[in-house]
Amino acid sequence: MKLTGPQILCDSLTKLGVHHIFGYPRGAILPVYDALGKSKLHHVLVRHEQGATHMADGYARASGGVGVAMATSGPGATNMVTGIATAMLDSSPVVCITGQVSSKLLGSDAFQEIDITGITMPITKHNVIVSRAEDIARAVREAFLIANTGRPGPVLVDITKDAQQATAEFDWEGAEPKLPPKRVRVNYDQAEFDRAVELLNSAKRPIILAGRGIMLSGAMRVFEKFIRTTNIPVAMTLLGIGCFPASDPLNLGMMGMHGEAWVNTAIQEADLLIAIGMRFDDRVTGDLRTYAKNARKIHIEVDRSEINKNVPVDAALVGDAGETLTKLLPVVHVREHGDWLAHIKELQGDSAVRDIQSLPDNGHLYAAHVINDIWKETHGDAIVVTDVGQHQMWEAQYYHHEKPRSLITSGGLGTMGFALPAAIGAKFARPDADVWVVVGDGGFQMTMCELATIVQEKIKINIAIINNGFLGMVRQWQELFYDKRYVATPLVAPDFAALANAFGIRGERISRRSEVAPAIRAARASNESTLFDFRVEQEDSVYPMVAAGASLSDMIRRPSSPLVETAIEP
Ligand SMILES: Cc1cc2nc3c(=O)[nH]c(=O)nc-3n(C[C@H](O)[C@H](O)[C@H](O)COP(=O)(O)OP(=O)(O)OC[C@H]3O[C@@H](n4cnc5c(N)ncnc54)[C@H](O)[C@@H]3O)c2cc1C
Ligand SMILES: Cc1ncc(C[n+]2csc(CCOP(=O)(O)OP(=O)(O)O)c2C)c(N)n1
Ligand SMILES: [Mg+2]
Repeated sequence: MKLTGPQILCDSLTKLGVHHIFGYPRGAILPVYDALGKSKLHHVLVRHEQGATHMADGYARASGGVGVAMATSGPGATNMVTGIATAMLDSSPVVCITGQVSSKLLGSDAFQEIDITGITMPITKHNVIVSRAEDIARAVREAFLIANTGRPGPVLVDITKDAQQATAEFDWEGAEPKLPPKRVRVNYDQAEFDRAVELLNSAKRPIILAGRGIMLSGAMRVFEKFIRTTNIPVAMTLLGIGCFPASDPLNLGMMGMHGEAWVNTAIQEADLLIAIGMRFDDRVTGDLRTYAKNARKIHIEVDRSEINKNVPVDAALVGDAGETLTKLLPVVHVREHGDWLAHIKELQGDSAVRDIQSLPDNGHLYAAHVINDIWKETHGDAIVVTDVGQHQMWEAQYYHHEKPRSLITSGGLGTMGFALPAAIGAKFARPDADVWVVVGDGGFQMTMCELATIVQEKIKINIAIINNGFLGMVRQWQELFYDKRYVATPLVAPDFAALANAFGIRGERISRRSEVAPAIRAARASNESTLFDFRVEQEDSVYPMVAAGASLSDMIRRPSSPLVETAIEP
């Protein structure tokens, strides 16, 4: 049967299991919108195309499936660039569909023509221009497969207007992609495997570095079995948080620049690192010349190009994390690691930074209070979507995630403005989840227009603005490294609660610690979204901190006054 290009597109998306598309229309994609209106697909009208890409990304991260964003040619497509790069850096499977001018006009600087496949070449896993209706089904099927195969990532499909105006036979079977199967097979020889097993079975001070790849692999169960068998303590990357419950005694917490002090110390003292689905980002390693010098290293990683990229390793098991751990399980020895675990426990007691909560209420509201109260009141069961900055690090330190895919954050690109739209995407992926945005006063102002999307779509998301009156993370660097010269970091903001009201969302300003928990409780009980303007201490900093490029061993610790360090969890 002959269908129009847009009908083929909509039918293909439906067959691929798509329910929601986040997008914004105009001429070069209008035939698709016309078909969308007649399809069962739900289109979410965003307020900015960057928001569409973050929503698709949030959807993908919360669901484990593929998120879909749509935009017109020219400015619509270029507005997507930041969101595509965000997805690329965090290996998130997003498919972006853009309209393009007619193929005869390509290269003529036609109205709203831009070479979006050229622009996005380095920030997509794959991109393609489709100029014939008969090629649409195959292009879309390939896009989905590539986006979510091996190491996931964004794919862009640019469809010319004439392809949207033409008709073609819809041959779904004939459009089957001729690509390798979904799961990349393990790709190492027996000698490499044996070396890894030997290292695992002989290590005295091993530590697992758990990354996002564990969740992308869906390997949480076998990962837990592996930990139970080997008794090896686990450190998490920012993006690995959630792959193993925070409450488990073997979960030590986050590593790296703002990781726990004991984790960084344990890494520096370890004799074996087992890196699983993580890519040794510079935020994780600090100065490579001094990184884990005493440790042999095993890297379990699906993307061969990550092997020996930053950190040379002794055994590289290239393949899917779940499959590789399944192969390792029967051959690793059951271990105790008693002395090593006891030593780490001592490190925890000595250098714990769980300081602020144990301070008596001194009239100041700290971001840590707010995040800790959100954690308690949501019973650690919310999906928290964070933006980028100090609040992001405090969230990682003070919200204890028990479940996979419950922290959604932009790690690699560190995109301010990510949180609010990504949370909208997450809510569509998990409509029953308690979704919270934790965002700075700076980042919120970058994409706050998406409040209107929340209202138009009638969804419930609670928003906690950690309002410190500064581009706080930048201010912190100015405090520590530029003699407190606060250039371009003090930040004027609107009255956020009044702003929320103007959008039709309940807004509340909170500046006292005693008000935080009851307000969170009320927001959870309500059917509506609530936006909180939490007025927190302005010049608080995130500790510990490894300065950019410094050794993990050189952590800047919280000055003892006025906040005292103690290991007590209240
Ligand atoms: C302000 C700021 C501060 C930060 N501070 C810190 C910090 O203190 N500590 C920290 O950890 N991070 C920090 N980050 C985040 C950091 O920049 C990186 O984004 C993060 O460390 C990357 O974590 P990852 O390697 O687990 O995830 P990703 O970058 O997503 O990498 C995942 C890896 O898993 C692999 N993979 C994918 N699928 C599979 C599979 N099926 N099987 C096996 N492997 C697979 C991928 O190929 C990739 O190599 C910070 C970010 C910001 C913005
Ligand atoms: C789009 C973008 N621009 C600039 C930066 C650099 N940057 C990182 S954190 C930060 C400050 C964030 O301020 P705010 O949103 O108020 O959060 P806070 O650090 O105060 O919690 C800036 C400017 C970025 N990450 N993303
Ligand atoms: Mg701020």
